[in-house]
Amino acid sequence: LYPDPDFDLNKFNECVAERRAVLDHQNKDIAEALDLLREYWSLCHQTVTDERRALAFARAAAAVKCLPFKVTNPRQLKGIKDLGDGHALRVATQIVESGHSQEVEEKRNDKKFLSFQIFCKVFGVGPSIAKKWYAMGLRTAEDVKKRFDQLDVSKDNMISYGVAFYDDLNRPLQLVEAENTYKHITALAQRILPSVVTSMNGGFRRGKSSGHDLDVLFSYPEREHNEHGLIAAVRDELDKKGLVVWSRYSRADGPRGVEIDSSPLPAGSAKDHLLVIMIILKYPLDGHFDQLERRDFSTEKNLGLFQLADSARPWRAIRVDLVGSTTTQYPYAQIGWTGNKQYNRCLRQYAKDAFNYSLSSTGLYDKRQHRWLPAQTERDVFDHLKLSYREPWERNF
Ligand code: 8DG
Ligand code: MN
Ligand code: MN
Repeated sequence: LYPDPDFDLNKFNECVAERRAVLDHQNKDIAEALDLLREYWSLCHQTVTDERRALAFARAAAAVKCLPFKVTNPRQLKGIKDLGDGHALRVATQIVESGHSQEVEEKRNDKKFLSFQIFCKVFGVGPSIAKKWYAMGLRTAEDVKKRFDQLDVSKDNMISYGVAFYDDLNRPLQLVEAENTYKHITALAQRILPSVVTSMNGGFRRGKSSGHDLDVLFSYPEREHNEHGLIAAVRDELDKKGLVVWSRYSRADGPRGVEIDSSPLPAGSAKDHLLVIMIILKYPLDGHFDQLERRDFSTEKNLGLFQLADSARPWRAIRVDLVGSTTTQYPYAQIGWTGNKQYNRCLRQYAKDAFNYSLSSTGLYDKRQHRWLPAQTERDVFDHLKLSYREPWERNF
């Protein structure tokens, strides 16, 4: 049945977190169709059932990406756990049989979906705002720009920037551009804190050649972190150079994980104003925490729009995420900020189901023993979870 004689369906079904998905997998048509349905239901959902549908299609698409052979016969799809025996399997079967699915094409061209896609491409906009705009009669990016004054969005809100820089931010960021920006930011951070360790995470670390943003992760010992607030310092340095278009900094400390902080930049120094910091991060709250454990919670990050040199124009805006982690958090932050999102979902679910562990970008918490599991490297994290190590480029679920 399978062209790959080593393929073992039981083993494939047994543990989702053991699967590997490379970017250049063998079932792009099927995965594209299932991902479109995932996107449809995650943008246009009305009910909790619709949201669950989106997650089910995400799992189904991921399963197909992990198959080590090209599906040529619908029987090869039978019995794959995450494809189920209903909707996703039916669509996948249609694609294999005819290369076409009526349902997918109808959804792809659905007017409402197309508008929702456009709206959600505005930085800061998600399905609930898209729904509001759609109900107001807006349909296109032009509508949003033209009727922006009626949209009840304040000038310093990220959405105003999302609209103003819509074209810039929807132009893919190329690997070389990301690398150059990454090097620049790293050099700047090293001047502030020579011992800092940085990595370029997100899609680029998984092997993508372009992406929607640059994700930079910083690691520093707890002591320096407390002294410097390194991410804020880096952001301020970039601002002094006039490179910050907009930014939002947030910082949380302590097991309650809630801290509201605000550090507006000097007025007039940036292209526009940046303000406001506010975030609520949720951590596992059971158990008590001694001083050492408390440290593992600290986290800071900055979402930003920065200026990138552009040969054709003075500059263009790009999305950059700066994320801080302490040395003890680093391997966990690496995994969390490498992604992809579906891979993380799967790892976290597995950690919970198999061990009653809570996995996040700050650590791995054993809820039975009330303790955090230390890790020096990403491999240690996989060892804790009794999983084979997966390279970043195998995490494209
Ligand atoms: P792209 O930018 O190339 O389009 O793809 P990506 O790099 O995979 O997407 P991303 O949206 O930049 O997200 C990268 C990873 O970062 C993703 O796996 C999830 C993680 N991530 C966020 N936001 C947050 C957050 O607020 N907290 C944590 N812990 N992780 C986050 O995107
Ligand atoms: Mn990214
Ligand atoms: Mn990002």
